[in-house]
Amino acid sequence: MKFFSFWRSLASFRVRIALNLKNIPADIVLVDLDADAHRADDYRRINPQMALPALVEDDGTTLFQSLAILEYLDEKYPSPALLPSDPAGRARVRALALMVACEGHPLLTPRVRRYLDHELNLRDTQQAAWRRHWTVETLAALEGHLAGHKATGRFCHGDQPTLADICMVGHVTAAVMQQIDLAIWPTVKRIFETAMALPEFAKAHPLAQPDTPEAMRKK
Ligand SMILES: N[C@@H](CCC(=O)N[C@@H](CS)C(=O)NCC(=O)O)C(=O)O
Repeated sequence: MKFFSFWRSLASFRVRIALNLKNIPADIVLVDLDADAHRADDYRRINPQMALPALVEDDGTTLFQSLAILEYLDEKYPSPALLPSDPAGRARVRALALMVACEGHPLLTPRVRRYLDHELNLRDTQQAAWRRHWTVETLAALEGHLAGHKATGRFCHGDQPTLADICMVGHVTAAVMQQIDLAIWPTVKRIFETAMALPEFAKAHPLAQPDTPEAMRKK
């Protein structure tokens, strides 16, 4: 399979983690968002939404939207499971994942940033305030759901990583890159650190990718 990815893409980060956890080999095709390669015809034919990631199976089956890809991989390669076995647990994990993937992350994407910059003419400080606001809102909401909940364990739901952790670590990584202090969200911070200590998560980190700019690469 071919996996279309970009180092800084948080949605690609999610799929990289799942591929690592499930030990699924994939040929990585790097699509440079900074060079607008996702808007070029080659990639637009694969995903007309012009967003990363995408996954193309050897038979041409094309998958897009990271959560749909994660669920596809989980059904096709069931071990280790990324969703709990009970309906209520699955609903909680999906809800936590959606808080990031559908609420927080879309407001931070390049297309939104481009609009703030080019159409609304917001200054850099205003754009940074926008990013910080929506990043913090999501962190606070995650902490509210995770802290003290009986289903929260070493990870967001129990003691194994799920879709919720996969989505959460990307959001927290965005916060860290904005130098937001995580201390006021201790549960989020603890789970983030637990997850990122796993090699499958660490290897998927934006700063550890083949296309990560050399000056930013994690040593
Ligand atoms: N909900 C989508 C988000 C996809 C998305 O926005 N990806 C970003 C990178 S993380 C992207 O390619 N953005 C291109 C743009 O905003 O122009 C998913 O989870 O796959």
